[in-house]
Amino acid sequence: MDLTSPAKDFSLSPEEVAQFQRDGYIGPFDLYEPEEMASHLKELRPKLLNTKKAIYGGGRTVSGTTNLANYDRHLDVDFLADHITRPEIVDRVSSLLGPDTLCWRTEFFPKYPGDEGTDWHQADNFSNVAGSKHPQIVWPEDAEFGGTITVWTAFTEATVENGCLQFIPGSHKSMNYDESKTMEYDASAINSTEKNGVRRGFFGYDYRQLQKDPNWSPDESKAVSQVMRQGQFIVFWSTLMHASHPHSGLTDQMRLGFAARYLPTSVRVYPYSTELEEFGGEASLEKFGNVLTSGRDVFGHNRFTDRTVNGHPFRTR
Ligand SMILES: O=C(O)CCC(=O)C(=O)O
Ligand SMILES: [Fe+2]
Repeated sequence: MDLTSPAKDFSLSPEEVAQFQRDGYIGPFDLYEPEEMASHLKELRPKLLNTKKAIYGGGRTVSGTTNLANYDRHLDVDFLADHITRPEIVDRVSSLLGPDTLCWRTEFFPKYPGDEGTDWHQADNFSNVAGSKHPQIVWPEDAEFGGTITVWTAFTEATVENGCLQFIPGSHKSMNYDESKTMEYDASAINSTEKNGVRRGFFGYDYRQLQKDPNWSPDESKAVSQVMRQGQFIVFWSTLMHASHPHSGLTDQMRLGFAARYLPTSVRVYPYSTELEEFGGEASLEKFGNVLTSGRDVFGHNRFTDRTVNGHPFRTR
């Protein structure tokens, strides 16, 4: 190891920061070569199926929709633990959130041939829109904004045909949805509901039920498709209007996205909850801990994980 060469810095330029502030997203950026990502994915699949060490176990399914084994697997799978602390990601996140950051949540978003697209949505405090009404993240009172930064990595290629993300640029500054409302689960709506001519849904829920104005609908003429090659990532505010195309079924390749969510350490994570409740599943947060991804924590209001990665503490920038 050459201790004399400084670690490479992947911070965003001031122009890129300004672009992010204007559009609500930036990227895609390269992280893994496609072949490298493909081989990681091959090794990853059996590990993801083994939920013995997953902190939510398999999770308790209430309505049968959510597989909590899709959540926070960076806390038991070393490749994902390494992934969320990659300097290529964390330096860019810190350029936007400041020097002291944490990762509080990861989620897989699979789409199989024929699956509907993800509804247009925005998330601010991640209140459990499917049930109990606790915000999952709470910004300091004087904060200008809420939400979280999502880093969405294409674990497979993401194309219009297999269901890539769509964004409405600049839509991150005002919420069209009210997270204090609730949505009703309806299994029969899955894969069968057309919205503005496109098959979309939200894991058995209909995000339109949270609209502030029931007569409003998103201006999809402004939507931009985020085509990404395997191993790239994109960075966006959770308050940005985002969705995904349906999987057309024209290719038999499934689409797999991995979303990691970041915050400054000043934000309180799960201040009111002892359970993770997500779209029909629930499990104890007892084994949950945030990952400090850069800087330090001077607040002391959040719990950090004591898990190790390949026998070492999590890497911190
Ligand atoms: O991958 C998708 O279809 C949706 C992703 C998403 O909503 C998110 O990462 O917040
Ligand atoms: Fe989302």
